[in-house]
Amino acid sequence: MSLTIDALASGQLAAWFARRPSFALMGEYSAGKSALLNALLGQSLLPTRVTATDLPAVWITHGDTLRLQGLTFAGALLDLEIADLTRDRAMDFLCIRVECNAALLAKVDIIDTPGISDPRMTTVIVEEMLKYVDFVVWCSPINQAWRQTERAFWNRVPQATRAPSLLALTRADTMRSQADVAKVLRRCKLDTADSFAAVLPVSALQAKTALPATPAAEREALRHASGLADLQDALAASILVAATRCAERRKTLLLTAPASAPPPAPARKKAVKAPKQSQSDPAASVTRIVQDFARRLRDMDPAQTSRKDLNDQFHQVKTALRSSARLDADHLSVLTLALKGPEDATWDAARLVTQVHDDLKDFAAGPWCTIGD
Ligand SMILES: Nc1nc2c(ncn2[C@@H]2O[C@H](COP(=O)(O)OP(=O)(O)O)[C@@H](O)[C@H]2O)c(=O)[nH]1
Ligand SMILES: [Mg+2]
Repeated sequence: MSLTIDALASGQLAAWFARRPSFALMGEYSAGKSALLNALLGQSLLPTRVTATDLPAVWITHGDTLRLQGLTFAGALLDLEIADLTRDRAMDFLCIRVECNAALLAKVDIIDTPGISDPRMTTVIVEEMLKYVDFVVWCSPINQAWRQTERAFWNRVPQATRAPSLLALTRADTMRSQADVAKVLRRCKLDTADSFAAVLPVSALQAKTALPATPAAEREALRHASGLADLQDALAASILVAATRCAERRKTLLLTAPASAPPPAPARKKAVKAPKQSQSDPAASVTRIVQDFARRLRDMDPAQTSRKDLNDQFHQVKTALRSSARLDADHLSVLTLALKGPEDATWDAARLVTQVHDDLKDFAAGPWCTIGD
């Protein structure tokens, strides 16, 4: 495979990153990254294996139905089937994009990566993906935790990425006793010297034994005993940091967008009115609010739209969303931030209309919205 990454391919990765918060699972080959990913998603999405890694980066994002695409090093995006993941063909790609449905994906995109010192020299891919993540869940097997190669790699990661990152000490079930787990945990906390937001032991194997058929109480007990519950709590805090950063970078992109940015769908001039129902009915569905807002944005003529007009629109949709009982509080705060509206005089109305329309589509697609009532 060619390891030269074309600007077109990097541009595609940057575009995905611009729209969603994201984190990557990173670490040595066979550290348990894919197994942990499956535990976090609550489904066996990616193959876990004992032999050499043969998947490139896998970028997982929310979608109602399973869809796979491969991004080549030259920047082409090709449709794939799930069987392609277990064929040699997968390594022809820089990144495989997977759309699937899992609760965690409503909040964040997840990138699974090949090992940092992999026999196939996939380090190039790992280094590239590092540019498109808000933080990392570094996986290190607890029985050989935090080796020199891992430290060397981690020292090169930018501080902003490291701060909300987590160190997962994987395969915790292989330790003889809880005292041994505690010993490694103490040593790793000292060795990593505050360069992670948290260091947590976890067993993806133990978490996996909580099958859907397992009684709820037993499943919950396993989630705690495996360390998955604590990891999920720490993740929630890091995801909020990521979501806030994502909202900020969308704004930066808008404000620095070139004047030649592609225009939105054909605009028609029309008087802009707030939907009566979404303002007066506190139980109005998020879907309807979002659809109304997107329609109004589409109907606005960017050339004729003043900043005040747009701010009025933001204000209306925020009021409508706040009064909806169906939106998760985390998402509401992130969405509110994203919809703060431009304060700078150099904003590009055409791009803003397209961007907000896309953002709302993303939010509407999340499981926190009750689509279609
Ligand atoms: N005992 C145990 N084995 C695990 C655990 N997680 C992963 N493994 C095994 O470690 C091997 C590598 O796991 P994988 O997730 O593919 O590693 P990756 O290369 O980092 O993605 C596989 O054989 C897994 O079954 C765990 O929590 N406990
Ligand atoms: Mg893997």
